[in-house]
Amino acid sequence: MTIGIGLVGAGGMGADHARTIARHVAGARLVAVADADGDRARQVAAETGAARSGTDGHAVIGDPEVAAVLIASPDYTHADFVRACLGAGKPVLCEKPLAPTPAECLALIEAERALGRRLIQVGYMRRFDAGYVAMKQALSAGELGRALLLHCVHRNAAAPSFFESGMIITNSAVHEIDIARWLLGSEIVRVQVLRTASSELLMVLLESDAGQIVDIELFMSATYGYDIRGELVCEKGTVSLAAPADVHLRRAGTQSFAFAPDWRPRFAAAYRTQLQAWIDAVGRGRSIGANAWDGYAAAAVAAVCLESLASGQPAAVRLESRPALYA
Ligand code: ISE
Repeated sequence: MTIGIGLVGAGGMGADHARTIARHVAGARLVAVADADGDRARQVAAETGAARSGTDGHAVIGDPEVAAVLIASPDYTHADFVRACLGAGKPVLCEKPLAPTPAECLALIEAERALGRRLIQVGYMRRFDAGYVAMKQALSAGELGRALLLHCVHRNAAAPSFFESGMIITNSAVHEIDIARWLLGSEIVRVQVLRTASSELLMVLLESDAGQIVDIELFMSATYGYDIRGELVCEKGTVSLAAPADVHLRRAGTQSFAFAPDWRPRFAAAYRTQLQAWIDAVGRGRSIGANAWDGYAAAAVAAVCLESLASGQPAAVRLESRPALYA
């Protein structure tokens, strides 16, 4: 059975997802594409074999041939489209963040609870990255003992063109918040954001309910490339991501490797694996990856990070209680 996919949002990330579905994902085909820019939707549809394109995301969600929806529109539009997918009873893979605010995420959780089944997956693709998966396996194997500390570095060569105030937290830091919760298997209870002389370079400190510390360097204008690092420090050793390069060059007294310009090439394999896993899960009537609760938890921690950034003080995170649907 081939699952008909509708794509809402055909900008950089949405167009990449469309190509991945067309070229690398088994069991799915793109049938309809919407984007606020109709020409862009038309081009992506033509390139990827989708029969229909237009400017109305809701028309794509309602399209009878669309069995599952991929949302890659601007962050502030996510909640509205995800709610429409729930209304249509269609599984949805929504790019992160699920929504920029925890209140919007909670409303989606309520709607999904009312349906009684999990249809929402949030595109926290690092959960499908071979490096992070290997880190989690190394920790689960038990030989490292308990995880005590997680060091994260998150550097963009330049802030994306769509960035607005606060997105360094709600659009970038959320990846680190999600991967920290997923790797450590604990919830974040306290945060502190430290400013530097540049508003594009912040340090975020998180504390988990198991007493683990996460430090995150967020640098949105590192200029030299896209650079993501992670190291788990455990009782009996450490495990860290290896440099993501196929080759290391040694020449003229130096050793070097190339950085990806942005996240799309860096995490291309993770995006592919995520899409295939989503399609396979949809085909089996299951859900996989980050769910709506994970989307809410990341947004809730991000909101408290924004408070701490504004006040300069540490701040406590208070999550709602987790509904049984997400146990
Ligand atoms: C971007 O939107 C992403 O999702 C990337 O994965 C992240 O690393 C980057 O900082 C964000 O701006």
